[in-house]
Amino acid sequence: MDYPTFPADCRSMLCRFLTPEVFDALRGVQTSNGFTLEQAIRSGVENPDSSIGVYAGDGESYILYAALFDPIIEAYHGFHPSDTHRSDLDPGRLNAPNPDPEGEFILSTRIRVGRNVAGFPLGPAITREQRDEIETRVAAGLETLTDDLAGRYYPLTGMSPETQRALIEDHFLFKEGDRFLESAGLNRDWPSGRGLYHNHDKTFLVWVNEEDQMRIISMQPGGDIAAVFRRLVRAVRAIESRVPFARSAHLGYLTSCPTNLGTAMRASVHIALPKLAEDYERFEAICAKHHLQIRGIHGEHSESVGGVYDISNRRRLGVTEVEAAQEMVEGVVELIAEEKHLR
Ligand code: ADP
Ligand code: IOM
Repeated sequence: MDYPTFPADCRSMLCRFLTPEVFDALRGVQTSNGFTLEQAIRSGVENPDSSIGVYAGDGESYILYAALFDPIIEAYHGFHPSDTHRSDLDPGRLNAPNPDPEGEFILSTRIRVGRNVAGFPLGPAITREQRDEIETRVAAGLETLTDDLAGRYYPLTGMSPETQRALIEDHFLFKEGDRFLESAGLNRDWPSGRGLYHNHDKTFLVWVNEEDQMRIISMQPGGDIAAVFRRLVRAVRAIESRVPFARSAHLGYLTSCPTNLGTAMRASVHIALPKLAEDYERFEAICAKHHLQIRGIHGEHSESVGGVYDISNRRRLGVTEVEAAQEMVEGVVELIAEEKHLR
């Protein structure tokens, strides 16, 4: 492979940090799963509108390709290679009274963590057999959960297109055919090995074998962020006792995209901010001050509809789960105050 060319308006972290020197130093390097630099960068090369553009095939990718991954990790999370990641999943330390008790702004709250299974390659480097084995193990573990976490696993294979569409539209299921994941090799053998677990109320869900092998999700209507976090923590602990998670002392939970390392947690609200959005610069400045990310209402790479946005913590590595959720809470409090002031 030759050094890739990027369009002049490319803003991805890949085109920012893949210098010809870094490329020359890393080309030809392979992990023990046979994962190459070409595979790691293909998503960003084929999709210059990526925000990041790189994926890891295994934990070893983060070590062997550190000359590319480390500066991306530092630019995204503010986490220096000499820093240490810490975890704190104690809901008692989160100070999160509902920022919108009247239900005027926050439509729903969702907190998810990414997890992968210890001892397997990550999705971009996994084989079909390994992926199917993970599905079997994870689904079997999930189906032993009890009380409000009890539910059923629904494989994508055999799901009717109408059910699939409705689950996606209602924000419960991942979309199909994402071109960023496609280029990363994450859609191979689709739909085999993929599926969704959910409890009766769809307040606890697990995506199986999407960008990560598990996306563990707690969600509900309204702005009771503390309740959503408490349920998430219970679910994560229950799953961890059934399926061992891939983790590194330095980078926390290992994920296929470097934006998700560490806590692998994204705590978000769907929130109506139509007035503030008219002054988009001010909206962005408040979000930047609180390290928040703005997404549209159908997830990453989607647009807002009717002034409703998905607002979440941007940093996931070098902050604890409690700190990441706290950043979101504090930012949302300020966003609501500003919206009230403007109307
Ligand atoms: P991820 O959160 O796993 O990184 P996406 O950004 O693609 O992935 O979002 C996945 C789905 O979750 C999308 O349908 C998105 O609209 C939905 N979602 C995210 N935050 C919320 C929320 N607070 N309330 C309801 N749905 C949400
Ligand atoms: N997490 C991943 N889907 N994303 C950061 C893709 C991108 O590079 O835009």
